[in-house]
Formats: sequence, structure tokens, C-alpha cells
Amino acid sequence: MSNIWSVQDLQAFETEIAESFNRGEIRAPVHLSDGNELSLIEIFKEVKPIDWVFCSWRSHYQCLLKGVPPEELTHEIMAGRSISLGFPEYRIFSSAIVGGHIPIAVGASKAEKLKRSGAHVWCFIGDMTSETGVAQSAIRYAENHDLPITFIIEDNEISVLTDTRQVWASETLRFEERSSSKVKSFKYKSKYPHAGAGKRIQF
Ligand SMILES: Cc1ncc(C[n+]2csc(CCOP(=O)(O)OP(=O)(O)O)c2C)c(N)n1
Ligand SMILES: [Mg+2]
Repeated sequence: MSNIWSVQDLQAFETEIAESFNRGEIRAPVHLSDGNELSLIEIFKEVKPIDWVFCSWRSHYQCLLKGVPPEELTHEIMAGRSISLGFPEYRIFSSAIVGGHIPIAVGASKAEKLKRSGAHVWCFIGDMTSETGVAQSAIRYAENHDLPITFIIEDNEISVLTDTRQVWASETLRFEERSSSKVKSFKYKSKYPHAGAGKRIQF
């Protein structure tokens, strides 16, 4: 599904959103992606139209790669809904709450398994989110019930401004210590701050 979106196309989309945000045209927070383009393009080669994708507050790239038309996505972002984008017809949802989408993703994968639909669920989480109780329980449940779900940990090594490994006083996180058939991960570094596009905007 991803072959129509190149690294440059994804970056160009996000740059336009960043510029709109810095001009004060978007009256709500935005969380921009950068540095994870190649990893996402590779993962989305496996994502089928009937599959479900669940994301966090930063999901512009995932929406484009899942097939949401850029005009439709831009409309939702400009309307202030970047932080919790949802496009049921393209089978992609996101949540602004740390861990909020995880149990929903697990439930969706259980439903698809019971229906024998062949649909797979792809659940994107951050490195700090991957250490939460809800993520650990969900991964264990998905493994033991062999659910059609893959958790993808997008590891930028930080939670807003906090070093994740320092918080846990460990050089490694759980997913690095214990491999799982249900978990993939990649590292990336973004040029954008956690939220916004580098210029302070007063709503
Ligand atoms: C329940 C809850 N607590 C706190 C927040 C504020 N918050 C938003 S993103 C974030 C950091 C999460 O870090 P990580 O999982 O590594 O995600 P990243 O943004 O780095 O991809 C926090 C604490 C929130 N959105 N929801
Ligand atoms: Mg992080």
C-alpha cells in the first residue's frame, strides 16, 4: 500500500503542516513525524487494506500510508483533530491518551480472529508507552492467545523530553530483553519537538 508515498513525499506533507502550524492556522496541538519514513514505508508494505492500524498522537504518516487521501487528512488536521485522527473507512484510529488505543487494538484483533477474516492489526506505540502496564499485559495476552496483531515500537528514546531508559534505570527496555513474535521495533530521531513545529503558538 505504501509504494505511492516516498520519503520525500511524506516529508513534504509534514513540512506543509509544520508551516501552517507556525503561521497559527491550526488552533490545536500537532505532533509531527520525521526520521521514521523508511521504517514506516517498509512496515506498510505488509499492511493490507482490510487490516486495522491503531496509533497514538502522532499519526499523519500512518494515515497517508494506510491510504487516507492527503486532502481529507489535511482537512482533519486543519480542523484541530491531528491529535486523535480516525478514519473508519480506511481502518485507522488513533488516541491522544498514552496506552488508550492498546486494549482497543487487542479487542479488534480478537474479533478478527473469531471471524476468521484474515485481517491483521498493527498497533503503533512509543518506547515509554511500551513500558506501561497496559502494553505489557496486552502483549502477553496477544502472545498467549496468538492474536493477529503486531505491536510496533517506535523508539525515539524519549518521552516528551525525558530519557526513557533513565526513568527505568536500565540501559534496555523490556522489548529489548525479551523478544516476541508480536513485537517489532525501530529507532529513529526526529527534527521536530514532541508537539508543535518549533515556534510557540498561543491558542
Ligand atoms: C494517560 C496520559 N498521560 C500522559 C500523557 C502526556 N503524554 C503525551 S505523549 C507522552 C510521552 C509518551 O512517550 P512515548 O511513548 O515514548 O511516545 P513518543 O511521543 O516518544 O512517540 C506523554 C507522557 C498522555 N497523553 N496520556
Ligand atoms: Mg518515545
